[in-house]
Amino acid sequence: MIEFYKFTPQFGLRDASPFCLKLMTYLNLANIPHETTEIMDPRKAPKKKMPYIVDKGQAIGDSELIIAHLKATQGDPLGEDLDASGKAITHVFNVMFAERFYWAAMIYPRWVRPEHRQLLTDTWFGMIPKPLRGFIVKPMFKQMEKNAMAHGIGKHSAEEIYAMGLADLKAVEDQLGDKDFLLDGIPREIDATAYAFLVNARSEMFPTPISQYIQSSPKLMAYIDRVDSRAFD
Ligand SMILES: N[C@@H](CCC(=O)N[C@@H](CS)C(=O)NCC(=O)O)C(=O)O
Repeated sequence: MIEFYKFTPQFGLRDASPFCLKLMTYLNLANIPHETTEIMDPRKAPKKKMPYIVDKGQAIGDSELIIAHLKATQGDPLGEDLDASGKAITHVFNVMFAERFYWAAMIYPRWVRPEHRQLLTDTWFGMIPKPLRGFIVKPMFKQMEKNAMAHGIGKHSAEEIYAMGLADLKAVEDQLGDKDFLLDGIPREIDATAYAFLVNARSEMFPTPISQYIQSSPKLMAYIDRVDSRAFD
C-alpha cells in the first residue's frame, strides 16, 4: 500500500498545496490504493517539499516524479491509450501549472503580497507557539520574496503577473472547448493537475483578478465541479 504524505486541509481546500492536491486527485482518479498521513512540516519530506510517498520502504518526493514512479510500477490507467499529442499536451500543461501559474496565482498573492501575511501566520503556521511565531515566520516571508525574484515572477508588477495567470486560464478554457475534460470525455492526469491548481487559485481567502476570473467563468467552475465529483464522490 502506498503511504501518501500531504498537508492538512486549510482555507476550505482539500489541500492548500496544489502539488499535494494534484497527487491526491491523481491517486483517486487512477484508483491507486493508498493510506494518507497529514503533516505540516516539509522538513520530513525527502526533498523537503510536500507531497511525498513511501512505496515498499522507498521515500519519493515531487508530484511529477511520484506519478512517473506510479506509472512505471502500476501502469498508466489514466493515459495508456493517449497518442503522442495527448501526452505532449499533458506535459505542457503540467509544466505551465507548476512553473508559471503556481507563481502567478499562488506564491505571489499568498506569500509576496503583504495582505495575507497575518492570515498565513495565524493559520498555516498556527502550530508554532504564538510568542515565537512572528520571529520564525518573518524570515520565511523574506525567503519567499527572494525565491520569487530568483524565479523571475517577482520582478514584474502585480498587473503583469495577474495578466500572465489570466493568459494561462485562457489556454485552459481554449483547450477545454466544449469537452467535459481537457483531452476528451475521461478525467486524466492533466485534469488532476488542472483541477488542483484551479481550485487553489479560485480560493476566496486570497482574492486576486485570477480568483475572480475563475469564480466568474461558468466553464471553469463547471469543470472544477466535474473533476471534483469524479475524484472525490
Ligand atoms: N515540484 C514539487 C513542488 C512541491 C512544492 O513546491 N511544495 C511546496 C508546497 S506547495 C512545499 O512543500 N513547500 C515547502 C517549502 O518549500 O518549505 C512537486 O511537484 O511536488
